[in-house]
Amino acid sequence: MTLDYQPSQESLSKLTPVLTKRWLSPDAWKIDVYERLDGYTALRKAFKAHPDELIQLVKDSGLRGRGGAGFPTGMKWGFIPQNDGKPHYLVVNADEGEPGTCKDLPLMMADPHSLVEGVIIASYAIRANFAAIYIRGEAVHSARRLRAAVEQAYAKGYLGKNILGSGFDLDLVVHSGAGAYICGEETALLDSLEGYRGQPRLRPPFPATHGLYASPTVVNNVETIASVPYIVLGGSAWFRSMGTEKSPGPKIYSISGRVNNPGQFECGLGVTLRQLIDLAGGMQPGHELKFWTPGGSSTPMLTDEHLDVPMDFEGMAGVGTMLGTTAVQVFSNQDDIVYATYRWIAFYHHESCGKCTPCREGNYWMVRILHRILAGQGTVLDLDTLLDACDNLLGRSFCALGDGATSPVTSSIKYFKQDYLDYIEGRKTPMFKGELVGAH
Ligand code: L3W
Ligand code: SF4
Repeated sequence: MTLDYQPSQESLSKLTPVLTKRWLSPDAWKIDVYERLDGYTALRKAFKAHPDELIQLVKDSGLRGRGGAGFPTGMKWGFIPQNDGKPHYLVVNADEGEPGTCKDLPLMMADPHSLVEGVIIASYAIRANFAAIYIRGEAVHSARRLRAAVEQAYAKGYLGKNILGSGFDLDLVVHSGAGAYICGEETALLDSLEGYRGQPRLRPPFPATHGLYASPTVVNNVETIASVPYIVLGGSAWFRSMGTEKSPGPKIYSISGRVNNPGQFECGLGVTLRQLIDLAGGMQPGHELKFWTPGGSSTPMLTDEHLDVPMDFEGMAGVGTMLGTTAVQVFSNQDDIVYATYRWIAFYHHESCGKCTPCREGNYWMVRILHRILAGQGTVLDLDTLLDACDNLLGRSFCALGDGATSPVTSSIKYFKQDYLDYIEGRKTPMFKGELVGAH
């Protein structure tokens, strides 16, 4: 942070360090230090409860999925059929790949045992004896640290047979992906974990009944599972004392872009962008906010009109977007919205798994049209063609990647059509020469 910048008391009062509370403690990733800082006490407490009581506790807490969609966690756990004779699985989605998102990887670097402890409690609650953490392939450092934490947990008897004398057995595997964004989609992740090419499966059936190896499986995000030990220790009322009534609890917001102090800020759900920018040391000198994303590039871009909208599931729904991963990316009047849109669509085009036509072909054409506009060769009709392509993607794609790819295009044309017209009508110097040819 710039040394002379002091966030307001109002913004500071929004900070709720729960999941991040150990991040600045030296060596908190080592099991001895974690134990000294209350680590694994929630597990001991959890083993005194019946698994159904734990599911009820998580339901009562109101915890909602932290991966983007906000599905109620306790309800998801409650979907796992009991006495079905099948094995149950817990799979943690650590394939953090949404552009701009940076919350799960730092959590696993700084405090991996909070995730391991959450995995053990969640597995006990859903009666799973095997759990896997699927981590993004590029995140080599986080994966190494997580594997070390798992080894330490085995050595101390927190994993393996008859954990802490409870009679409960659990094996935990850390599995690295191979760098495909689509493997963050829960069913593509499961295919990848089974050794197949990662492509989404038809839902329903949902993983809760037909997941890993067609058995009942809970798939939860890292931050969701890491929240569980705190709920066990603090109780549901304490958890609900943060955030809002319908979006309770603390949330790690990652903020990047034109702010003085980018990073992670843990606040109760419902903090506003104005407060987050303040916590992040304000806008960089000479930069004025122009557009921003609340949850990575799969959520629509918003503007300075939305500075005071609560960043919880309901507040964001009110302005036509999901909350998403709370990857707040801040852009200024010195950034080019058409170029940003082009870069994001190039990303979706590259990452499209190719299974369905709307996404495979739609992104192929959108990246070309955006390139043409940036090359000064676009026409006003190109904007209609882009919106038409989005109409054919949204709701017609097989998975959320296709839907998400429409967000930057439709929102940038909605709020900043003039920026496109500046390229089309020759008021802005072209960024590229000639048409895009060949594979992108
Ligand atoms: C059982 C039902 N389970 C829903 C479960 C479902 C899933 C969860 C949410 O996409 C979004 C996506 C990205 N019985 C169920 C049921 N479930 N109905 O609930 O499901 P859903 O379909 O609402 O969302 P999703 O497919 O999980 C997540 C957006 O997040 N996103 C990107 C995130 C990227 C990352 C990352 O990089 N780590 O998280 C950002 O906005 O576009 O729309 O578990 O099985 N009847
Ligand atoms: Fe694959 Fe895109 Fe279709 Fe999803 S929407 S299944 S990523 S082609």
